[in-house]
Amino acid sequence: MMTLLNMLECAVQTLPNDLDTYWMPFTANRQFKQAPRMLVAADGMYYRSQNNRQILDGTSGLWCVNAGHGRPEITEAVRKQLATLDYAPSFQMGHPIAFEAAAKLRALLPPPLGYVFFTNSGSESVDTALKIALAYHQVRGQGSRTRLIGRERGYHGVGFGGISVGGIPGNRRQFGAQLPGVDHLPHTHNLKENAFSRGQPAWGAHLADDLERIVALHDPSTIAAVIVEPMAGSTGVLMPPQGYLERLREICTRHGILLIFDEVITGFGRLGGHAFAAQKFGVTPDMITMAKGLTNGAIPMGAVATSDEIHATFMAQPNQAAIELAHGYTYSGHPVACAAAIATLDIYQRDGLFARAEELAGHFEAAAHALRDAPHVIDVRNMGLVAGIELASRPGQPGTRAYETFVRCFENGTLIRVTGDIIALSPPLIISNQQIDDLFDAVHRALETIA
Ligand code: PXG
Repeated sequence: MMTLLNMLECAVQTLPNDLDTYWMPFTANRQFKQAPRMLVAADGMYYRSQNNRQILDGTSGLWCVNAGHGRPEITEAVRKQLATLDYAPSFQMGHPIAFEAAAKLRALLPPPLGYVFFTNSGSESVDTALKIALAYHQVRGQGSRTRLIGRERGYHGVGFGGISVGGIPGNRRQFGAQLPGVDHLPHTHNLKENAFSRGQPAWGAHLADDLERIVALHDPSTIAAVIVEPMAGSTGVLMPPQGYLERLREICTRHGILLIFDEVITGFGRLGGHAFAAQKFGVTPDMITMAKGLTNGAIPMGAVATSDEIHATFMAQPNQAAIELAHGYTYSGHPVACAAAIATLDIYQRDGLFARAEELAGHFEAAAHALRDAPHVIDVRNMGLVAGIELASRPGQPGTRAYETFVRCFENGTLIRVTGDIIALSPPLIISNQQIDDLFDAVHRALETIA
């Protein structure tokens, strides 16, 4: 006779009848559907797979579940909000919790970033920030500033603005001409100079000087904004060289160009010690884009923080009855997302998770760099609770080695993330020292079995 446990196990082992209809994002759909990897539940540091195995979450989902899975405070806040006010329009109407969420977020921001515009994702945050930059210059009578500068290897989501300033060729090549008037800084990755750095690498500040060349080429009067990830995440964890961000800031300020930090990944404690990379590196941009950790991944939400000066410029427009910025989403400031954000920010604060990430960073760094002697490893780089482990590519087969490592780790109960032949580890900030060891041991063991 079947026990209840057997029945439950059977239930969780059943795959959906139709694997065909759902067109999966950023996935090799045909390959995946031959051998699906399904997650069906999560709690704390662990997922549960469809065949009821426990999976250590080495990636905070997709860099978003910074407070760990299944936080009852978030569940309860969402439940309560849904039952009280499920949805309310945000155009020419308000609801209290959106104001509350903005004020709560403001307390974490580096001054003079004092204003918050809500979106529903990182991609929307990026496109929103780029539009605010263009509109800002127009409002203050510098409408010739229409150019946007990104960086090679940058990831800024998948909207047309984001892929235009983004620098990942594979994310651009299928999608036509994109935004006009965009240029790119060189990326900062250089293994010859910086392999096996801990924290910010010493070499590379001068790469920011390329902005001077771009500014001279196009003339400062045509450039609206520069957008960079303070630490490039998706492309494989690239730390900013010492002095690099400071130099970008200085050049932007000198030429009246807005500096945008895309902190969709670095926001909410990932680098340890602070909410944002801007604070960690002591460099304050004019805008910060964020998403992911804002709601612990529980409900989709993003935000753009702007400087007081940007906001004041819009509010100084003469017609009090005019809409100052013709932009917004049906779900901007969605009440349920705001409830999740408030509950999440409360957890970060109450549990001191940004400080905790900093406390764990030393152990995490040592565990990461112990992979130096593992097969195929050509670089390890780290800060706070993020590490990049770069593998030598197989000749003619880039990405296959890391992908096989990912599959092997999953089979053995650990979720990692790979991009090209780089492994990115970014666990929830609640991880224990033992779980840090488990995570890196799992990667080490997998690498030993991979050709
Ligand atoms: N900016 C940055 C810096 C990001 O990392 C986005 C914008 C877009 O966010 P949305 O919410 O629109 O996806 C991101 C997203 C990975 C990975 O494995 C990274 C992201 C998303 C999915 C996977 O590196 N970053």
